[in-house]
Amino acid sequence: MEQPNGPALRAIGTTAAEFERDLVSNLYFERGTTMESASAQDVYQSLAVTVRDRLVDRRARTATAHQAANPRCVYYLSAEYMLGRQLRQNLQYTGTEEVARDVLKGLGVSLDEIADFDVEPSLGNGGLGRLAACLLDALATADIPAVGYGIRYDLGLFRQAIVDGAQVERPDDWAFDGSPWEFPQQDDRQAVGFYGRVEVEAGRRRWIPEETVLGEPSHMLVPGYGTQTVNIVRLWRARADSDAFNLADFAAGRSAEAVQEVLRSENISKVLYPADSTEFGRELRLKQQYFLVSCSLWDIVRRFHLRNSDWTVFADKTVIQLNDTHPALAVPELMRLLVDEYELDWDTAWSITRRTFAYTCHTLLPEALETWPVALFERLLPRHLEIVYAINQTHLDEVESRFPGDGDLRRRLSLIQEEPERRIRMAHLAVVGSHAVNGVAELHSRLLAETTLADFARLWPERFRNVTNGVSPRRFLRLANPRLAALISERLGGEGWLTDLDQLRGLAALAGDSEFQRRWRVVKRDNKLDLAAYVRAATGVVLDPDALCDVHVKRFHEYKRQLLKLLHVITLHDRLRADPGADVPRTVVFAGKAAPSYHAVKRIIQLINGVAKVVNADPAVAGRLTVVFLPDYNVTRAELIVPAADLSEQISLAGKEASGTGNMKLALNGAVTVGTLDGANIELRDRVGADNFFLFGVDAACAAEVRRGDYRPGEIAGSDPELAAALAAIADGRYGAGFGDVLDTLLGRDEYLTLADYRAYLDAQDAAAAAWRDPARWTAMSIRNTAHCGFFSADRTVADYRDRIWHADPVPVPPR
Ligand code: GPQ
Repeated sequence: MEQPNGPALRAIGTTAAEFERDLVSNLYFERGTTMESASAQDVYQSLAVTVRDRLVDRRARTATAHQAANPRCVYYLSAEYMLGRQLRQNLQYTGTEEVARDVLKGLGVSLDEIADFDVEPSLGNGGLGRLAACLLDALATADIPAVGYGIRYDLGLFRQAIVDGAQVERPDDWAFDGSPWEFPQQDDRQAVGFYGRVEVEAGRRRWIPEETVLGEPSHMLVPGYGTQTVNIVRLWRARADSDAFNLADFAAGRSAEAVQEVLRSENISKVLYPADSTEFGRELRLKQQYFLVSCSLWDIVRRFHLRNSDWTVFADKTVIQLNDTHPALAVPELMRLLVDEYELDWDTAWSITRRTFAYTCHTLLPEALETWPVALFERLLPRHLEIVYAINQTHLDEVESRFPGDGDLRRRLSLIQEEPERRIRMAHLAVVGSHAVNGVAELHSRLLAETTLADFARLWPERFRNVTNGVSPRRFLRLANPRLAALISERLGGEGWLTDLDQLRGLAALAGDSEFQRRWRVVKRDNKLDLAAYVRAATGVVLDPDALCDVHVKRFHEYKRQLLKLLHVITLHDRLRADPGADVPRTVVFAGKAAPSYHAVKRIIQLINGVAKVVNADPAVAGRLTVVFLPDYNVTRAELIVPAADLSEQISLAGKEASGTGNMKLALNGAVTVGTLDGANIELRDRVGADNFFLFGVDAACAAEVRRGDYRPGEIAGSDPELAAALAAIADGRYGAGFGDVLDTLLGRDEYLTLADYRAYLDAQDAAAAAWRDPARWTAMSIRNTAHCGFFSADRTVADYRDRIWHADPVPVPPR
């Protein structure tokens, strides 16, 4: 983008008069209407464009600064982004929120009502996608030149409705009313090949694809906070050639046949796969992955050539971070471009490739490690298969020379799994093709090197490192919790903490200050009133703002143990019927989506709703215990729930949750965690202090031990009367008939040691209730959680990546 100059461009101002002029003018020229006849949607769209214009100007200057500096750029490749709503973020990042509010008010419109038209693009499943968005936010804030590449799915993650207690998935046509934050760039389309054959031409191998699809980019702006930098996220949408529509078929009345080719192409970016941490073997998914990789690498090479001509500096100017294995095809694709298209020799190309890529692994679960059948791979990407084989050959030769005669090791390290069918191991490909491999929390990185990727860690220990996840304090404190942010700024004397989160430590001295505590509680209560209003409208359930707000919100997975929380609820219900003082008044909030094909956890959602119905209708516990399942958890819902939470449930079986980031968001907002020694919980507890964290349960080593020994869940159930009663309550049908399957998984294998941890979990909950009974004690704990969360800023995460992996320097963008 060119630096705008010359008198033709009107100045973008921040005064109320300028803002109003632009808003009215956008309404007129973009929507073809006036304030008198505008609909709320018209006003929303014009407001969005007015705010966006203020970022475009910064974006233009950013691009100019990057072009001049020719820096090392960070390219983040991710199949998922959960950006969250954009309007309020962009109002804040441009400093125009108050102006916009006043201008709209003057025009007789409320900003809060208009802001509700903003639709979040849910182009991801959960933590991995949201992490990508937080990192982009922190990259821009740190002035690091970066582009996020992804797929512009027509349908984002399904919208979850609850019908008769069960999850029902509805399509998320997020851009249905138009998406004002996007800049489609039809003229930058890029052809992507599939299938076909490999030909030898003058001694060089070349792929001749059989099918071609167009990748059409559109970008969204990613502003930094407190800086001029505006980076972009570039999302690719699949388009068919304009002559793909078969006019003859259509004219003959065969309308379905007429659009067949168009659909086949455009289906590639039609829908986000709603699988989270589970292997998902579908041809279309592999196509999506290659589509993302091919378009993005083409664009990265194009950007490189805008400023450079010599391939030997490619890796000095480019670092490509692979967000899990979904974009791991980028390794053979870059090799194909360098060797086949740009005719570099293999060794040079391989050295460039390895220096360019870095890989982040987000799981330990073996079932989440992607593999693709060789047969499918060969059909879809024949030249890439040859390249993978060639990479594997060099790799296994190295293994052989380092560990001669160790056939087992070679088999384990091979990019190809042989049994039960030949498959390509994408994590192996990513490790072999990268110079750095990181896990996302200390425990996770250690376990990766000791278990899942142990052989690689032995081969190349220097490649392995840890970068603990972080979250954006702008989104998850300033935007989500303006009341708390204002109180913090007032006490810390400014907003410096927003980009230097360690400053929150200054709050620790106030933890015992009764006046500060009082104000802290007022904020929490007001946030709970907001949540209560929403919950009432969405579900009809009435929440008490003075009850302990106990939240288990995240994707549904057996390892995250929503069921353990539910057993606690059932036991509490029992106890409270016998003794109304058995627990503190408590609201339990569940929220989260289950993969549509993950039957076992969809049953747990049903059971939660069954229990909620019984508990909420029982006059014996009215005012003591309320249970709500809030449908359609997404970034927007999180921004509502997180600020209202008192108790944060982070109760995954130790060794299963790579990091977790909800744990960070909740603690940052003053929720106290009840959690296991899993993922980043460990680092969180280290920082907030053991006294401000309710720990329970087996640790990762012990969990592995229990699993290896002869664990008998039935015996645990038999020897714990409260647990037995909870299971019996499920069995007797009071929460709905036929939950035998749920009981069978618990009493059979109990893979996630729910019963083994039940008693310890209840004890931890009793300790939490005791702390809650003493408001001064609880509030001090809450304040200390916020005060010691500075480490979990995405700014720190990005600084770690920058110093230890990317080695990319900031490029400041001069103000206008
Ligand atoms: N995560 Cl492998 C996802 O959200 N999706 C995935 O497919 C995989 C991981 C999560 C992981 O479960 C959390 O523990 C992490 O905090 C998160 O990625 C970000 O690293």
